[in-house]
Order: sequence, then structure tokens, then C-alpha cells
Amino acid sequence: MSTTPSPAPSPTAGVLRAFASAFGGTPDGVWQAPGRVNLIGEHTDYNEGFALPFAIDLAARVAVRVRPDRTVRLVSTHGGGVVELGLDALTRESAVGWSVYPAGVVWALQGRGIAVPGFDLALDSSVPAGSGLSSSHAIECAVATALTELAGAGLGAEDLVLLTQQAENGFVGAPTGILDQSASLRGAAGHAVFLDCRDQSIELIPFDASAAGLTVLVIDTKVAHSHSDGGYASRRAACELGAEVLGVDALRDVDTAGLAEAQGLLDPVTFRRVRHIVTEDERVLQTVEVLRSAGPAAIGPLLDASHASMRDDFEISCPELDLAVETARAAGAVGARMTGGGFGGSAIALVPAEAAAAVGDAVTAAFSRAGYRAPDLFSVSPAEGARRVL
Ligand code: GAF
Repeated sequence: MSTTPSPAPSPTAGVLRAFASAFGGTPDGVWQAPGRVNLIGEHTDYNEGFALPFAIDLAARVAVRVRPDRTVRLVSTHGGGVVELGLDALTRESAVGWSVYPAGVVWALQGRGIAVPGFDLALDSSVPAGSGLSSSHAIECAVATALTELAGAGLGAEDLVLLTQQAENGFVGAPTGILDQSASLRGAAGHAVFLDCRDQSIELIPFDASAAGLTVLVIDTKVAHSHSDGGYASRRAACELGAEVLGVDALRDVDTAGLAEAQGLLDPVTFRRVRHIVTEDERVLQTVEVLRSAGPAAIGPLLDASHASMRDDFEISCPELDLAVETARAAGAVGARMTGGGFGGSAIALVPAEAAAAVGDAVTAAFSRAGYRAPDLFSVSPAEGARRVL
């Protein structure tokens, strides 16, 4: 008996259902923004350096309908009920849970004198929260893309990068840079985003792991992290201190030759923080060169060196991330590193496609032996950036 395969569910079905059930009817539109993986270039963004992230095929989707009053109502498919906020009394304290992200975007738009209308918004996100894959920026970028269109604000992608950074820094309370938003807003399918964080210029670098017989495996350690905690801010402060003592605008201006001199001027901890940034910038440039000349299979040693630098010099790894990286490599990955801000979240491993299952099994077994929570494992590939989808 032949059966007709059932059609794949529409990617907007979940968010439309959530919207109809919370608010009734249909939205004015649906917008989406992806999470990101950073291939290499960690904590370099707020040092005006280089990074090489890509937008992933997991995204936050928001269905939005403008209201005639000054009320904002928010609901998520992940539960928590409807949160109601007043546009004229938007404070950090009034925003609870995930609503802090849309509220922060509204706050940043208002700060630019943009008249944001009241609206109803439903969220459905496939970016796992707290995984270090930029789930919060995905929400902010989706909301910013929707509201700038609905408010007729006429902001381009580079403006939205700075706007969402402002929401994070000034409202959410996380002193983050521009890496995540740049990937989410400016990413392209099949490409990594080579980002110069000094002037926001980008170059799209072809990154097709599967054509090279590889897959980018994400290992979500399930170790919760937050950029509003002290660790991220203290790393940023150490970099700023290093730049000040070395008399440069930003650590971007120190090259590897300048490190020898820096060692005599900085305390040992600040020197190691500085060394991570300076060598990481160099590794990003080398990775771009290697991708151009030899392709993805040849970047493994640079990923490995980046992880070692984050573990030993920047000290933002954790035992679970180290175990994920070491086990993935021992089981056949060509390179592996933690990705994102650190202190938890995810590692990535560049793995021959035929070894992906064995690498995943080895990591799961190693976590079980160590008494750690079972990790989540999945492959990602470079996807298109934020856009309207309905
Ligand atoms: C987090 C931040 F949001 C980024 O700005 C960046 O600093 C990253 O950590 C580390 O590279 O994702």
C-alpha cells in the first residue's frame, strides 16, 4: 500500500497558533531572527577586533499586531502566560522573565525618539535558552526587525545592531558587544560573517562544511550561564584596563609583537587576558585565510588553539566544556572549542560527517561517567539572517 507523506509543518504554525489563542485573530506579520554559532573570535568584539560567527538554522519567531492604545502584551510558546506592559512606564523592574528582551528593544527605540505603537506579540523560538547560542539576541533581533518596520523607523541592519546592543547594555544589564546581533541580523545562508568590530564592516566568507564532508556539531552542556553575572563584566574590565595601561584605544591596536612589551607593563592576570584577545584576533584572520585557501577541514588546529586560550588565558571555560572539547577531539573531530561568552553554554566540534554519531555518543558517555547532566547534541549550518517571513 502506498502512503502519501504528510507535508512538513509550516515553520510559522506554532507562533500563529500561540498568537490566535492568546489574542484572537491573526497578526500583522511574522518576523524571525536566528541564533548564532561563533566559529572563532571570542570576546574580541568589545575590543574592536575581529570575529567569524554564522547565523544558524534555529530562530526566534515573533507574530506581532499593532494595537490602538499604549499597551504591550507578550506571550511565549514556552509558557508563563501573558505579560502586560505599559509603553509609558517601561522599566527594567516592570519586565519579567523573557519580556525583558522585547521591552529592552522598545526602550531603545523610544530612546531614539521613535514612536513605538502598542502591540500584541507572540514568541516561538527554537534556539535553546541559555545554550550560549544567543537565544536572547535572537528574540531582540526579531522584535527589533518587526518594530522598526511597523513603526516605519527606517533603520538598517547596522543601526539595528547598535540598537539591540543598547537594549542589552542599558536595559537588560549585560555589557555585551556586537557579535551576536551582527550574525543574527547580517548572516547569510552558506556563509560565515567575517566581522570587523571597529567599523562594523563585514565580508561574507563561504562556509560549506557539508561540501567538505564535515558537520558542525553543537554540544550544549546545559550548564547555565548569564552575561549579566560578574564573569563577563570582569573580563571586559580587564581588557579595558589592559588597553589603558598600554596606551591604546582598544586591544585591537596591540599586535602579537607588542605582547612581549605588554608583559612587563601588566600584572600577570591582566596580561593573560590581553594575550587571549591579541592572539584570538590573529587566529580569526588566519582562519579566514585558511578557509579561503584550504577550506573548512584545515581550520581544526585554530579552533583547538582558541579553546586553549579561552581555558588558560581568559579563563572562561568550565569542566563540562573542556570535557566536551577533549572528548570530541579524541573521538575524531578535526577541531573543537567552546563558543560564545563562556562560563557554560555550548561547544562546537567540526566533525567528519560519518563520525558525527560516534563523536556524539563518546561525549554523552564521557558526561555520564563524569556525573554531568546529559548534553544536547545537534548539527547546525549557516542560515539567512533576520527577516519578515509572513
Ligand atoms: C556573548 C556576547 F553577547 C558577545 O557580545 C561576545 O562578547 C561573546 O559573548 C563572546 O565572544 O555572546
